[in-house]
Amino acid sequence: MSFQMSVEVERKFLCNADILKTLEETEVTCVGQHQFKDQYFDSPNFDLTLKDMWLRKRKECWELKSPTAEETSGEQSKSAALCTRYKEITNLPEIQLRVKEVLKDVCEDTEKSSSMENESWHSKMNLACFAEFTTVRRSFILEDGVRIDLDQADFGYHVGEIEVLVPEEGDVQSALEKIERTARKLGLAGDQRVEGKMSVYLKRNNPEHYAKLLRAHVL
Ligand code: V4E
Repeated sequence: MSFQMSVEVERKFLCNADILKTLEETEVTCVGQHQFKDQYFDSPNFDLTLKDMWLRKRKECWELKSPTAEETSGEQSKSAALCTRYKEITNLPEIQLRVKEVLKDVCEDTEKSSSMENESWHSKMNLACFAEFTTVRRSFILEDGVRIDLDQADFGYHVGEIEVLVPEEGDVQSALEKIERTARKLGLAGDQRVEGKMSVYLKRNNPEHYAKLLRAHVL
């Protein structure tokens, strides 16, 4: 069986007043603001996140982000190195399959699921929420499928992201170029690698988990 999957290519940035002004002067076809709560899940030993796999529930929908093959391979340009690439899966049976594949190596106790009919699927797999926060997001849709999100997380961190969603088998190289062009248009510094919300959240709320991810070169 094959499922629809896309790759999110993304570059984070710290938004200042100049960048915001440039953005507001740029041709924008749609602007909106919305708020959502994210809950991230993992096993007690952090088997998913230590593999750079991010399982979350947002607005009642499950999503799984996992690394692409390209992310770990070979040389890349300086601007490409500022971008992350993650496969995004939103189909629940596919998510469950992928998660099971990772956990089966570490968890033999899958039988207990039958005795806990009413438990949610993630509890049966021994997955618990390790991070929960709300984001207020302002979105700008530019030409060429480029999207800019300005996020304000409820634990006091602001971060911007330029992103392009590439369908399966799509052109990641051209997405990287679009992001680079947009970054130049906004006047972003060429060398800043910016922390995501999760990195800042874990540093503050779960330094042990954060340290493990640093050691595994995930963050
Ligand atoms: C992939 C990832 C995580 C999952 C959350 O991803 P992120 O894009 O940061 O969150 P958000 O809310 O902007 O999701 P969107 O709405 O765009 O789908 S948490 C940590 N990672 C890994 C990671 C990394 N290693 N480096 C950077 C810069 N970002 C994320």
